[in-house]
Amino acid sequence: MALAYIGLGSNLSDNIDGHIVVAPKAQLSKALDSLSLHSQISLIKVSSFYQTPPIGPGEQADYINAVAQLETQLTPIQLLDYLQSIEQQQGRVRNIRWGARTLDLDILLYDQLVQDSERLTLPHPRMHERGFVLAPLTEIEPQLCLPNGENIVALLANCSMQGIVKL
Ligand code: A4P
Ligand code: MG
Repeated sequence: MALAYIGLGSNLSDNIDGHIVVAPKAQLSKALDSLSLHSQISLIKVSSFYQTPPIGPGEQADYINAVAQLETQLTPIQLLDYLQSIEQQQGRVRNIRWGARTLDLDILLYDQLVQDSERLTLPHPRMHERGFVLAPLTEIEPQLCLPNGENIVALLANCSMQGIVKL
């Protein structure tokens, strides 16, 4: 049984081009439901939801972010396959026109595994510098360290928390 951490993100935009779409908080809740429904996944802890300013190019709406801790018998690739199937299921509703991804499910950590393959990099290569990942992660598991020994509370102290609001 492995212990894994999943980062969840969804853009804060309730309506695209007049179409009724599922709001970001509901997207995250629905994804969490799907995670807990899998027979080889046990959801252990879920952080609060956070409203976070977008990081990245272009104009984007704010995100809702959260982190989940789970136990699983799935291999890392099987877990990624399942996360991507959830993204596809839920993304289809909101990708009507622009193809912008509205649900992002990342494997942050899978035990203390270090891996860099075509489909999967572990730990997630940008998690150590992102307040929207480290804040919810610290909330549920402040003792947690990355495989290189860095503690997430120390990493969080070096991150910008500007505009990040715990809901
Ligand atoms: N992949 C490799 N490693 C992993 C991993 N550990 N977990 C591959 C999940 N996927 C992993 O990802 C592209 C490919 O990465 C996948 O096919 C998988 O094989 P994607 O989810 O399809 O695309 P993406 O998310 O747009 O790209 P990427 O590089 O994962 O982006 P990020 O780094 O996740 O950033 N701002 C705020 N405030 N909140 C956010 O949640 N998220 C992003 C996305 C940007 N800005 C944000 C947020
Ligand atoms: Mg991603």
